[in-house]
Amino acid sequence: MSASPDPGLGWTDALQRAWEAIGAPGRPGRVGRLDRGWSTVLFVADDAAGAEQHRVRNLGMDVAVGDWVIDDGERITAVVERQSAFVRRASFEGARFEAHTLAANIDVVALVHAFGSPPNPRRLERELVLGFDSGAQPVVVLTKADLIEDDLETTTTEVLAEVAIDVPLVITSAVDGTGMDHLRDLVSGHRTLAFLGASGVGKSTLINALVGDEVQATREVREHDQRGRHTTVAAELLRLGDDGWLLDTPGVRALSLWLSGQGIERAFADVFELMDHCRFRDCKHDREPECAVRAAVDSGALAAQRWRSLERLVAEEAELEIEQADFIRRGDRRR
Ligand SMILES: Nc1nc2c(ncn2[C@@H]2O[C@H](COP(=O)(O)OP(=O)(O)O)[C@@H](O)[C@H]2O)c(=O)[nH]1
Ligand SMILES: [Mg+2]
Ligand SMILES: [Zn+2]
Repeated sequence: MSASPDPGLGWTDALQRAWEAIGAPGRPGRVGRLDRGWSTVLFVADDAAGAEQHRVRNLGMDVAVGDWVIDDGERITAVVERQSAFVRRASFEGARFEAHTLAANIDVVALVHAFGSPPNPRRLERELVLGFDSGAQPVVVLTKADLIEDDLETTTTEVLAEVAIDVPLVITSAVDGTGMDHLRDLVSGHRTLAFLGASGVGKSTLINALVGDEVQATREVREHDQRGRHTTVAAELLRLGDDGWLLDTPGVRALSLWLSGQGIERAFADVFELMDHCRFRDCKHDREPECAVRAAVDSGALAAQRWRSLERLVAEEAELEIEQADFIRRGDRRR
């Protein structure tokens, strides 16, 4: 059998089993970044000289940053089964039936929002659905705590209490260092923490503060530097000392659902719990008597908007399932 992968890169027993399941070929390395058809594959965690990493072609392989792959020196030949993945529906027309994987083999997915602008509850719900579906542990990270004003703090807290039930919260400030130890704890043991959030919420600044170096270009840098440094354009794995890995991602505007496993049930566990208490097991939560959902909406215990939001997400998923089945059928006929 070939050399075992470097545990410092996040190799786990589960990955070992997945690799053995495909015959333990080659020497697995981890995709640190992707550039238009090229993957940078890392082989050791601490590789300042870059001697143990190389760039190979992806050529038709479904590869995401964080994946463990086998290559033949020129191109990737196999991908070890992902243990987790943050997947959304491709946002561009023509590829609407394709899954777009933002990050693979992540342990913790941080849904990042700036304290100063309270998270849009509907967006956060969507992020949580995708976060739970990823198989990683979702956490909400609030940035720029140094800018907090009391009224904003209340609004933010209210949104989180309504939407992010039982989801760990990390309050951070890159300016005064609040929350840095907490984030460090989340990755210790060579785990991978992916940051997701809209552009400008402070993901790159947070990563720079954690790593203690300007590893990621931030918006400020760009404004003050005319020489072509860019804000984050592609997801990239970054080493956090000997602790673990950080994955910065470009700001993502729209998060369309991909076919979900348990994501909706977990992100809306409070509502599903209510449904268990409806009188009829097939209650549509519409006009049925003794409907626990309607009762909760009427009493204000469940925000009407949250209920509508769940209905919308369930409908969106059902529609996607139908469209996708159609798409596959049409493809079959063509063949
Ligand atoms: N006051 C304050 N500003 C921050 C903090 N984090 C980020 N910023 C500012 O927010 C802007 C966007 O940050 P950036 O890291 O580029 O956001 P990204 O698009 O999510 O990567 C920059 O002007 C940062 O200086 C923070 O903790 N406190
Ligand atoms: Mg950035
Ligand atoms: Zn009901």
